Amino acid sequence: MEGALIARDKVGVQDFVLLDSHTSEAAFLNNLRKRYQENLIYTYIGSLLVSVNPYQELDIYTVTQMKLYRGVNFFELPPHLYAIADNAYRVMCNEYNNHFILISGESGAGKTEASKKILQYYAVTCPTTEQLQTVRDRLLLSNPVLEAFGNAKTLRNDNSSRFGKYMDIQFDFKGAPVGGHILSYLIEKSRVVHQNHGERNFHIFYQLLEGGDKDLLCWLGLERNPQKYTYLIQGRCAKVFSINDKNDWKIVRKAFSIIDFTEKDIEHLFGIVASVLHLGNIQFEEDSNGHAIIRDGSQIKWISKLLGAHLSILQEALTHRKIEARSEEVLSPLNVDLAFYARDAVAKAIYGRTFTWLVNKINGSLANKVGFMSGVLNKTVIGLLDIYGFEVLDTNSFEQFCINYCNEKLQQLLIEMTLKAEQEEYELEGIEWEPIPYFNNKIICDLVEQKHKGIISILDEECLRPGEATDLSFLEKLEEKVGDHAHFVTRKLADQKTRKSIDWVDFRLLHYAGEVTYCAGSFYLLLFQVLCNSKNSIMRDCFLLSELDNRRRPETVATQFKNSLTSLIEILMSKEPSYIRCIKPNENKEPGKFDDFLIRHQVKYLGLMEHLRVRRAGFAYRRKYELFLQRYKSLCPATWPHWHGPAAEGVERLIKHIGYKPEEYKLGRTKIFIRFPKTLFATEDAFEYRKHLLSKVPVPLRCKIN
Ligand code: AOV
Ligand code: MG
Repeated sequence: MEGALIARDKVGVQDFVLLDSHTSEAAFLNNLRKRYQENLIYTYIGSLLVSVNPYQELDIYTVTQMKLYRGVNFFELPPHLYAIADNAYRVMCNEYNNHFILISGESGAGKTEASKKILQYYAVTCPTTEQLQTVRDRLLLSNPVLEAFGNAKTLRNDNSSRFGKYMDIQFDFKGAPVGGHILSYLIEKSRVVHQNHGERNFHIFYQLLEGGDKDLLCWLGLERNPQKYTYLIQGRCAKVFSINDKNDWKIVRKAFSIIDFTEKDIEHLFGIVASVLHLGNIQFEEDSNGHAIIRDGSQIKWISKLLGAHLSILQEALTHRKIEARSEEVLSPLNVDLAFYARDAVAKAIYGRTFTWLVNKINGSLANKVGFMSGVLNKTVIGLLDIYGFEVLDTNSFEQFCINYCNEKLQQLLIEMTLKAEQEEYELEGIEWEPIPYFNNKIICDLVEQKHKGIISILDEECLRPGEATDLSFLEKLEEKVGDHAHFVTRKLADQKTRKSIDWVDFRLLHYAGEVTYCAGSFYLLLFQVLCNSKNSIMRDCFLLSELDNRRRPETVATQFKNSLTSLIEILMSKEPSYIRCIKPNENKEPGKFDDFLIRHQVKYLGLMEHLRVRRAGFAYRRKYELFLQRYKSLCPATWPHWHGPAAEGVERLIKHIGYKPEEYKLGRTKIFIRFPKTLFATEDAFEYRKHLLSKVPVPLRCKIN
């Protein structure tokens, strides 16, 4: 007994709900630290999983471990990602409903690793057939391809996701994965042309140079040395200790063949990647009229060859812009600064659109052909959400604004679906309840997205005044319209408060996860027409001619992003949630280092204490009387095989018969609420036992009644 106590004390408790002491932050951190020091990186708060990045390979993701978690009740084994994955899967199979697993946390906290491990879990443990092997392989191999093109080394994370990803895994009625679909969100295009010190461009550039064979590089007109390319050297860290570009290249090449890319696709794709590098090396100089001309024609020749675009048109397009004069289009020469700006805008547009093409291509190969062919329609999905985490850089641009806004939205979803929904439900069901206060970040979401009054609307309005609006006029509008908002720091106040002045081109927001100063920037696109006529088929798909005819004013990127997030939230709200909250233990990517200050901050803004308080005072499980009775009626002679009265009374008889104690449950208006998971598990085991008795199938070992 004593041994058990000591052991428990050393490794802490595996569910924060079971902490003996009152729910103080210190006790919470203590427990997290104890466990982390024993390499126990997972801890529950009820059914929510808290994960602390170990920054080292742990022996807990083996096939043996996966099999251990398959089909086992949540709390019977130590906390694990696999338990969350398995629970969602089992409920999906039993109740034929859709699920999602929301993985959140700041940059470097372990979201992408978690989502990959969950996908592997399904790939290994779900039933499959020979025919479905390909689907399984494609699901798994879509990851290295998307990471090559969408991830990069940042200061915070050597493999940082620079796009948001939501992936549906589709299952047939037998629970076999039969297909998938990916939605991607706003890739950070600015990285293509600029990287901060200590950061890299997207992995694919380095993989190609390091791993591509001689013939390929020769065909693309590339040299192996990344130092030769302007777009690859700004961060001054082309080589990263933890990354093996050569090896990753091999994996990506293999993945392409499994995901069904033709040799032509691959040729065109790398033609584009190489063209971006050539574009970056184009230099401009001034002619005698002060107009930009290209200094050396060699890069543009390569681009012309690789993109199949006419050399002289390409040249003209890089040094001129089209203006409309008296309903006529005329070419106006650019000065050198504008030509550089246009060159970078083109590189970003090409890369961004190629990324979208890539996602569509992968979706084509993940489409559920098996179910379709055999007439077995896929029944249900489990969605995995892995987005870019909240980040604060030295200079935060529009892209950080979008990333952090996205994190606000997901935090809001979590609050809506847990803290708020849970407390409202108790009230609605007439369950006695002492409300638990929490910070609702809706106020920040509104500041960003509210119609007419929010930052995005203000940005849109400014974009409607081309020629007149400037960064400065945008900032003045912000001051005027949201200057007195509690989460918008006006320049005056910021100066007094922090004694750190904000530049005239900056504005500052108080996000749920911390304060961020943004630098307002602008956006601008050229060279469209040349690319529509490109002979490179990917480029043609990416720059549709029909878009040119579209005279409607296009939506701004911010509004597009806002709309795509709104539909993402709708997709998620229609499914049953599971949550994984990832915590970053230190800023140095160091194993075993538990930085109290950093972790306390995350525990605070993630709202984990509030979550724990609601969980401790609340109920782990609830079901409508009808559903509960339907499932467990065989456990009581009065309700089996039929109960003719009101379902609530049937449930009362049933639980009296199986011996629920008064502290274990509460009866609401339409639902039964069960306080502890163990009560439900005992009922579930009894149900399984009874089912086997009735069907005369041998009883499996775990289904015994205690
Ligand atoms: P993120 O997805 O949350 O950041 P990652 O999942 O990429 O973070 O994790 C960052 C790094 O931490 C990984 O490259 C691994 O080295 C390490 N790591 C994370 N989880 C584990 C684990 N379970 N076991 C071992 N190492 C791990 V970002 O995409 O930047 O928001 O935008
Ligand atoms: Mg990531």
